[in-house]
Amino acid sequence: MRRFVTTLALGLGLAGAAQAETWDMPTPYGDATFHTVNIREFAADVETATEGALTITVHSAGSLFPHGEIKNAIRSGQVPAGEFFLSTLANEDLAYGIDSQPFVATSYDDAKKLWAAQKPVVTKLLEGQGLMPLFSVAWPAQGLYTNGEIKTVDDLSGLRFRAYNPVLEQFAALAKAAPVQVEAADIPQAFTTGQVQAMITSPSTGANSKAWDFVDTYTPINAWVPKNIVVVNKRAFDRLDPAVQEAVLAAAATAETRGWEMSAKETEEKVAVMKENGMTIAEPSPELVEGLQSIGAEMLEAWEEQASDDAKAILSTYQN
Ligand code: PCA
Repeated sequence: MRRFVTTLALGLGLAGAAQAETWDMPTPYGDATFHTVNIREFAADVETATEGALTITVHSAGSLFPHGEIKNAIRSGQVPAGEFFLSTLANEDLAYGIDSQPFVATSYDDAKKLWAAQKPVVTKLLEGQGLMPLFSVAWPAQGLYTNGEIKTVDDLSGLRFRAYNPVLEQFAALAKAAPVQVEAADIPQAFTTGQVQAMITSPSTGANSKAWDFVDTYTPINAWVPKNIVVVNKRAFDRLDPAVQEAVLAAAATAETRGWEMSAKETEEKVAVMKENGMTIAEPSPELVEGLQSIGAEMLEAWEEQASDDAKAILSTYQN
């Protein structure tokens, strides 16, 4: 009956849809995050294009589900769509985490090329769980936040280090730091309570969490360019009228392009904000870069030993 009513309404023009749908869409990140601004625009684009037949309500800052539960909430159909940090799934399959491997892709151009190689593999993995990716957007390159300048990897030794995925946890451990998982929204509290003393993240997350309140130095090591992904439950998507499906896919393509453009603007803007607030922007020393690169090389070797053939194919496609 519901399908009939929707179809009929579409025949009369989307605006008349008696059974307009509303989708809840959780994201772990706060309202000031450019990703959140972008997905709200995505939602608005869908609503406009479908003349209200599909309304997507964005729930920011982990308010609907904690970050670690978002993927399974979409999978089980508790929510039809959501956003999360792709490499948080690296323990499920190493293919998800390749964008967070140090010094594999360190620029937007590299990151785009890596996503092109990664997308078919990620799509297939998600498909096996009844999920479908809609779009993926990179964060700015990741830099180091500390109190005082870090001149060599040895200076990281013993620091309680904020981590956001299994890859960074491994990285911190190899630097002899002590990794502690902390969500982006909880960064200020984790620093002020002494739970962590240092972190690696983008200028976006650094500035949004007012890093100057708890650290004085930002070192742009630019070691990787990780991504968020917006995923939909395939059954929920298939239930939509074809015209609405098309509108969602078109808005997703637009959001991916717009998101990468927003991301590229963030680096300069947010580094300037940190500077204005008194932080020292320290160029990484050659010794530090060398030390970090050797950790990266060790990690990539381990990755290649453990990755599936499909995951390894991402790397060879990307490198060729
Ligand atoms: N910000 C998010 C993920 C990567 C980034 O730049 C975070 O720190 O959790």
